Amino acid sequence: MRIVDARVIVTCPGRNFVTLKLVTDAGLTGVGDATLNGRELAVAAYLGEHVAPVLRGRDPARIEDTWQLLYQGAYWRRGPVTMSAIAAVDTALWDLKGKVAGLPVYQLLGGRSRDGVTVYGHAAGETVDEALTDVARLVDAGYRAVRVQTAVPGLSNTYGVSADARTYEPAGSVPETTWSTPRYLTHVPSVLAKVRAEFGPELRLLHDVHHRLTPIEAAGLGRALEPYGLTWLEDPVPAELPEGFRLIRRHTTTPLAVGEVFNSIWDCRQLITEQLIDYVRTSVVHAGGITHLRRIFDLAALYHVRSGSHGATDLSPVCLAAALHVDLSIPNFGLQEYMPHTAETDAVFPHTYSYADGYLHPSEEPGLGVDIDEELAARYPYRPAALPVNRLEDGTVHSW
Ligand code: CS2
Ligand code: MG
Repeated sequence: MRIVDARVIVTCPGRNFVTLKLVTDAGLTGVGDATLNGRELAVAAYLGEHVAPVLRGRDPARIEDTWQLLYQGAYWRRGPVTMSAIAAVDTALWDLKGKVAGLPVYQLLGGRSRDGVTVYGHAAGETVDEALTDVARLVDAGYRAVRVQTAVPGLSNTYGVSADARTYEPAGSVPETTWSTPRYLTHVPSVLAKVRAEFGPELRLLHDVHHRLTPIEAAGLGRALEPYGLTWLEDPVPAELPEGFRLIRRHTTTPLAVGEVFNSIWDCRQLITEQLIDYVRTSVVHAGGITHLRRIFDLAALYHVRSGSHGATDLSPVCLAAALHVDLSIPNFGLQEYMPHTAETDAVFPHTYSYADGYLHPSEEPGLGVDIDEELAARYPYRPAALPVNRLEDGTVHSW
């Protein structure tokens, strides 16, 4: 069998997605997500100009060799654009391998290690009461784990809060946001206290700091949240400085989850091997595909670190479908983020994964159980959209 075409499909059913579709001379196809929020065309160009020409004529069965060819063979290694492109190729090749074998991909990864993939949903609100209502919506829908975000009093807008949390799409929403760490730190513990008081000790609570604190600020927040027993505090600080997490660890037992912006095992290595985090959030689409993500999770398993893959709506249903096959099979699964896509997006990406009672279940059909409807995708042209820039109240640029 040979790859005869590598199509890069950019579509915007409400938000931009980039998908790679590989076509073989046997008529089989495989798909991979290549979406990098706000930088979609960079990945599309990398795939179209530098990867597709290399793939044509290759044996799709050679997944590892293709991965190494695109990683080592490119000279310029790592980075979100390169690794998202490699991820799309890798994911599409696993999709093809499943179809050739007549098996769902999780069966090629070692089979089931659990009955379903426990997911967490997003609850948000301008006010704590709105957030409590949103938590109740998710609990009523069967979710066992909920991320809680609210607006910060005194700030015009806050990460993770929109009119409808379910379709939170930060790209193209607002060009700039304003941030105040003091206002935030004053507010957040009372929010989690109220949620815990309302919903009791069983519900698994998470909160995303979104890279905005210093290590000592994060240490103080972690300690303040200890009475509320969070499952994880996410992205407490920008993660370029792994040593910074030693300081957080010295002061608090609140578990930490990091990694959605990571794109290779090298980004995660020190945080994992020094046990500075408890969950690693790397995703199929941004961390080199199924092949590389398995390596990251296998390293994590040696150090009691569990998976907690990113799954916001700017990762397409192709990525989510692939994530579920990995989630179902690895021994150290933790949680899978799940923000349901819109009906418009689901129509462009027909899939057979399903949600029931707090779990997602991947497809049993051969491959990943997802595809892209190219004709429908063509009806949604690319729409320029960038993520917001965040500034402090005095105008200083700050992590968004
Ligand atoms: C967030 C994301 O889901 C999360 O944990 O950090 O919403 C993130 O802001 C977006 O995926 C960025 O594109
Ligand atoms: Mg996050």
